[in-house]
Amino acid sequence: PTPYLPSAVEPKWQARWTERGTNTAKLDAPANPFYALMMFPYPSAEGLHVGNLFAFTGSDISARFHRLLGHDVFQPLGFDAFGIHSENYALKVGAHPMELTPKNVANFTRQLGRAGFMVDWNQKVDTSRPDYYKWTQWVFLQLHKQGLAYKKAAAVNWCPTDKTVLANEQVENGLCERCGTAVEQRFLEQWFFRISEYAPRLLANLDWLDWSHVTRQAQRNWIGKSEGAELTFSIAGHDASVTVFTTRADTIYGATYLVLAPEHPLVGALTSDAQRDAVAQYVDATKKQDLISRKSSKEKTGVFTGAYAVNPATGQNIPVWIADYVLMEYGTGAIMAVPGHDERDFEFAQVFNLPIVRVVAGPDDHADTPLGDSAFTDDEQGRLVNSGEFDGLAVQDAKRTVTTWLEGQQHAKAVTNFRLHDWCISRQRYWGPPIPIIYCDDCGAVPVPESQLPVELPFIPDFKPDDSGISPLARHEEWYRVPCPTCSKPARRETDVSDTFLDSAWYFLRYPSANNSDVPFDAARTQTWLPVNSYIGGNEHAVLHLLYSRFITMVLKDGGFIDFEEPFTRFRAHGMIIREGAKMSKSKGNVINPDVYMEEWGADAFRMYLMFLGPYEEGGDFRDQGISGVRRYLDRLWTSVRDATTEGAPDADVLRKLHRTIKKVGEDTANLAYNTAIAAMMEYLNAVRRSDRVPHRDEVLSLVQLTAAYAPHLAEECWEQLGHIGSVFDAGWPTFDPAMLLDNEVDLVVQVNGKVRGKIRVAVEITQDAAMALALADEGVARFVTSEIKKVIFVPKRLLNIVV
Ligand code: ANZ
Ligand code: ZN
Repeated sequence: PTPYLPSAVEPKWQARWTERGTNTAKLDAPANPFYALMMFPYPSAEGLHVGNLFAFTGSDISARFHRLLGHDVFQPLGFDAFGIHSENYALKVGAHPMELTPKNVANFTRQLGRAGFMVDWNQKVDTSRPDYYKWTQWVFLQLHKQGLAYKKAAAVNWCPTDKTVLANEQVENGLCERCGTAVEQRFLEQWFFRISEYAPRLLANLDWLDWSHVTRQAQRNWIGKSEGAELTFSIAGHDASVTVFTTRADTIYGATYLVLAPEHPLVGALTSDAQRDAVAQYVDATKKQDLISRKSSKEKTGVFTGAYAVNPATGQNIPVWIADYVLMEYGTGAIMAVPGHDERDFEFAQVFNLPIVRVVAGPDDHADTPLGDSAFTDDEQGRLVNSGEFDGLAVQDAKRTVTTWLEGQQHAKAVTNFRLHDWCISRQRYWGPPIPIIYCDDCGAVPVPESQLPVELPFIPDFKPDDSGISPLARHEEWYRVPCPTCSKPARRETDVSDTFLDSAWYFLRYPSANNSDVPFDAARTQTWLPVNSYIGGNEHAVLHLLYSRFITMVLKDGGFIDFEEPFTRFRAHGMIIREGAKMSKSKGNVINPDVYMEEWGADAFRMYLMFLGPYEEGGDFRDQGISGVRRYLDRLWTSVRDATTEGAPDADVLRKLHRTIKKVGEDTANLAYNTAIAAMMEYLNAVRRSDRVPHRDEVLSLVQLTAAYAPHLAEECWEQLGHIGSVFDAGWPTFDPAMLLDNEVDLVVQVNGKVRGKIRVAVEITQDAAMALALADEGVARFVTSEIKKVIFVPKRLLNIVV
């Protein structure tokens, strides 16, 4: 008898799948299309790490399961090969990304094949290839055409280590999400996408998307809806007025000063001669600051401008200050300061001795209760005081009442603000798609005509970024000097490249049309396959990639290119594999090389083991020990199939268990509860092989189908052994008979003299005599039956009490 040898079985089936086109999707006219998408990897290392494999295996099981359910599944994969990840890796190993990336891609592809994923490799994308990024540039041009791409000089996040601008989403607590360096602020000309215009739509759709709860919540927080009002303050002795954004219009009587961001455009005009030097100095100092210290709760600083605003409620003149705790990018870049009820304003007023007035009182306070040493910020229970005709109103009502009152005097406008900023998409790096714009002295910023795409990224040896804030491409005149597409005068290409996140914001549209060089995505194929039915990936992309993809999809819908606005009907975030309580990383030296494991145990065992580590959506701890248990299951399944007999009939109890197992594995697999599905299969196989009995063919046939999504090579081989010609993945999912699920066994509690001494599993209809015999055969019970039995109390399905 042949033992189970993954090293023979796995290559055999991988070759078969290729020969037979088993994994090739029926892209045109599928009966029942199902687009299963997994987040594509950055090929920014020599090979896949175990985290990639964990993520992909979970997606692959889901895709294979849907195929078994009878869908025409399309599961493509590709490489997010452009961008800083790959470029930094090239820099680290001293190679050129244009030479290194194809090698990495080749190795990734080999490993992915080795792991047995059901990937349709005919439809591969590689974002760094001109046949792909031609269309990334096309996407840029569509945004430009719709007025959604614009260039402005702005304070932007600059990572001094990566030497590039970062999007807000790439900054975590003031640190670069990639390298952890403190991010600086720089003032640079940058390209932006108007994602902020889409904030209301991006937020509203979250209510109905079938997405992981954590992911939706992360997006909601990031979009950051804030309802309030813009209030306008006239400036005494000036024509100018200052508009502030507040969520607490109710506190207007307590506004004792205004604060402008140091970058506010009115600062120059409002500053008095006496204050000019101090203000200029402070503005300069703010420019040099990085974002973390600006947003941190350090000692408040600021300078008086010399100007006074008029509080429309009290009629009083209140001083206008500038301070770095007010940010230009949010609201209107100006606030009314209410030190009595806002913590930051309170601290500021204390430092500079500005008046602090109570205008909201809690249930236990009155109008004159002193504020003590902090602001009173409760807006749930508070009522207005010291607020003229509004005294006594509850805060929540007063917000509206006061706004309406000020609206009547043209001093207010109700507005909704979003924290979401426009997306800064230009990067002063080399390894990305050149932004398709040409600057002409006469014609301005001219989009490259679509017929001239792609704007190819040239091979340049000096691709290293530097501190200058300009892209390495700007060192290559021979590349950027081109005629203006409109007037043919000498002009200059944009030398920045676009953000990697633009590459990945539309790749799912490309897969079904990956080989079409005429259009970015074919209309009919897109109609058939999109939106994506099931998307699985890491939650680290909750606010980056996933938000950008939704935005670009909406833009393309508005441009009339597609007829849906949400790209991913269902999204599930997978968990992470950790090792010894730590996230795996090269620096910690706890990285697992998947090749070594697949070599020793087989890809099927490794796949199944990864899924057995914990709930897929939570992840788990990688331990070296557990894999042998999973391998033993596969060995036993192999021998069970090999030894299975067709003689006689299957065992009734085993059959009942089989039906329960089919139900459970189906439900669990659908819910990505792969670990419990595997446990159920193992338990079932134990029942099949109890006391080393010879299994009946009908007892193992369905188990092969249940195992198929998890251990595809072994399942194919077993399926063949059981006499089938085609792939197990075309065999369908076994059905269970609901009648077989009814439990006909119960646990009977056994007592001796009223004390519980054991539990026996019995048929529901068991007789008292038979139950007694079983009970006495149980050692735990028999030990206590030392003298003559006086009486037996038998409650069917519940209890057997032996009195001695
Ligand atoms: C007066 C006030 C009174 C405020 C009060 C709060 C409490 P969210 O909820 O995040 O939208 N603010 C507005 N623009 C700002 C900016 N550019 N930089 C710094 N702070 C700014 O916060 C809105 C509140 O944050 C606004 O409401 C404003 O302070 C402040 F008892 O106005 B409030
Ligand atoms: Zn021109």
